[in-house]
Amino acid sequence: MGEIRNDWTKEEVAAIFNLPIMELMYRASVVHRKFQATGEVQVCTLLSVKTGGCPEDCAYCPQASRYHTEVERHNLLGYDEVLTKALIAKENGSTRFCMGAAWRNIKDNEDFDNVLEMVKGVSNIGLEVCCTLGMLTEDQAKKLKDAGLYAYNHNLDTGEEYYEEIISTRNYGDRLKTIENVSNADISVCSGGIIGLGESQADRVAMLHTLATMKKHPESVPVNALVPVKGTPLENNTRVSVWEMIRMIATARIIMPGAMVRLSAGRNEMSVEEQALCFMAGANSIFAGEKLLTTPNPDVNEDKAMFELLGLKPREAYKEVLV
Ligand code: SAM
Ligand code: DTB
Ligand code: SF4
Repeated sequence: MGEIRNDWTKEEVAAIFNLPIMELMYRASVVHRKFQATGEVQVCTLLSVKTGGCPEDCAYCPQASRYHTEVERHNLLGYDEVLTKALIAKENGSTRFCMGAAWRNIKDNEDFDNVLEMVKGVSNIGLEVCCTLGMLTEDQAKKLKDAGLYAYNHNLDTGEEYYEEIISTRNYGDRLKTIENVSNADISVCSGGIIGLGESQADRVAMLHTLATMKKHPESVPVNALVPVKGTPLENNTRVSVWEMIRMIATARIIMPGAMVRLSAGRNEMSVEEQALCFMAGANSIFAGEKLLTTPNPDVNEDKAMFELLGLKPREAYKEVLV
């Protein structure tokens, strides 16, 4: 155990995923110590640069215009506001800054030109710049790369079979194509998913299997717990338990040993003890700052205290990832 492989079978992934939890955590911890710097955690900040009004129907998302949520819509933020937020994120210890837009896909228009300027600006202050702007073409990926984009987030969200239960306005193949375009432009791929959508354990295994059998593993794999938002079709879903998060994180760590595994949405409801178990199980990245895109996240000072308590240190920017 503990080599970088892209030929995992679904049965192998399922066998790991279904191990008794203590054994699974132990094995993930061993792999973690072999492939990752002990105690290092990447700290990323998110900013929603364009919020709400999205034409897609992702059942979990508070930003889809067809659901009536309390999210306040706004058009693309201005350059200065974004740069100010990026500087604050840097001062607070983040090394990656991720700009999200509630778009179905990138359009070749003035908004995109403005985003390219933001990418240049954020990159110039020494932060790894990441974007999540929906689907993109190979040409758009190249433009982002030329502007200094370091990473692009595009989640698979769930297993292929369950996908159509959650989103009908695009398909799994569209998702995979965008990831391929990002990768071909030499941009670091960030792709993971959400648990708590009503999917089965087999759907979770299927998603992890798809990620781990990509030609090259994503450099970062966010694991989100659904944040049920009032007004969305999934508003009444029960929150997943921390053990389910640990199972996802530990399996991702074992089958994609070189990737950064990000403990993403859901931290606001977790105790420090629960988060510590996630770090033991192989998580080595978090989103910091009081807001994710539209929902609350732990306060920066709480996270600083947690890092101190657990003896964790922030990972430096631009460190190589072996996947
Ligand atoms: N519109 C772009 C897209 O869908 O790729 C980018 C922004 S979208 C909000 C980014 C990711 O946020 C989604 O792929 C999903 O994984 C995550 N997300 C959205 N709403 C969430 C929620 N309520 N709970 C957990 N994760 C969520
Ligand atoms: C990811 O996997 N999780 C982040 C980021 N990538 C873009 C987004 C989480 C969003 C949670 C719901 C919200 O705040 O709107
Ligand atoms: Fe739009 Fe992205 Fe939300 Fe789906 S997840 S509704 S594409 S913003």
